[in-house]
Amino acid sequence: LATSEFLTHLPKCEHHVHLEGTLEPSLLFQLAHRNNIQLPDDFPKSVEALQYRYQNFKDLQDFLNLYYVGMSVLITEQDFEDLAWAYLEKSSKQGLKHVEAFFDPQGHVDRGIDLELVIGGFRKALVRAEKELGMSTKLIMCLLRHLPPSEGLATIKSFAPYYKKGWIHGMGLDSSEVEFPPELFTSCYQYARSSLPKEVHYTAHAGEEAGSDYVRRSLKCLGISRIDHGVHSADDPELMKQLAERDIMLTVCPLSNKRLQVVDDVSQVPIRKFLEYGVPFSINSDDPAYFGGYILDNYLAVQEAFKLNVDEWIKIAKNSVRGSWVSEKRKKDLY
Ligand code: ES4
Ligand code: ZN
Repeated sequence: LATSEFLTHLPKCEHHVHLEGTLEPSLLFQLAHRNNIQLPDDFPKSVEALQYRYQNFKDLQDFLNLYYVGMSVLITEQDFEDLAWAYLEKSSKQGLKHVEAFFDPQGHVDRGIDLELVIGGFRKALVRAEKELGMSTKLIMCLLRHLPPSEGLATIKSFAPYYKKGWIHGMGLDSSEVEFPPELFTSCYQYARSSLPKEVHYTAHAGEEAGSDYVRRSLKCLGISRIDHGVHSADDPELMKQLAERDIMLTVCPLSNKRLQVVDDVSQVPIRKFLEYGVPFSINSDDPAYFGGYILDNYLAVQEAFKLNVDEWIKIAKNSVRGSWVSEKRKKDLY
């Protein structure tokens, strides 16, 4: 198909990928062996069994439970580097030119892993991708919203030196959504915005499993300039107008939404509505090893569902560059 050729070569930016979510079953078992990690008794025993399990998530929490077990095999700096490099190399072949990647420091520090080695490993892979793959890269630290905001605050404080060095470029908020509303983290974001370098950008997951009110409330109380997922925004026309007017980009993850049963089918992701209202959005993989597709697979799934024309794709690609947290000079190269 000519369109898949076109989408492969279209320069793509990814703004919503959790590096821990790029852990392929084969690497998971390899690292478990290398690090002598005992997986839980009820954990699938083979690559095939694990892949099968990934096709049957009930909801976000069902996925997160496995995602946190997966993390437990990551121990050394080399593990974090290997993980990120495998993702970057694969995505580069799919036409990825710029990535802003999330990670969950609390998921590692809380099981005794040194923060220095988590950041160090990820950074080595990202710097290598800039040199060898011609990519631009950014790193975004996320707070886990199922943990107490007081611990989020301590995490922000522990990150101050890394933000100052320019190694970390943004802050986000992820994990279980519905039971942990945005207001819980107002003071964390307030503290971060008042104490970290002014170049730091802010985003949060909202409107994935929760409704459009979590998107509205996140914008109101967190001081963020982007929304991760945000698909439920489409239920509120006033919010849609606000997103368009304020130029708030949604980082949409079609295959994730399908696997976590946020939608029954990719065709229910409100892509057409976003285009109609002029709400900027990008297309992303979220947790590609768990959700059955990397960046290009997500673009192709959207194309299969919506049959967009070339002009619409160029508009999407341009918005995705425009919404990136990079210099104007780099944007020009990416357009
Ligand atoms: C996540 Cl899909 C999703 N939603 C919320 N938190 C997450 N962490 C990793 N993937
Ligand atoms: Zn996510």
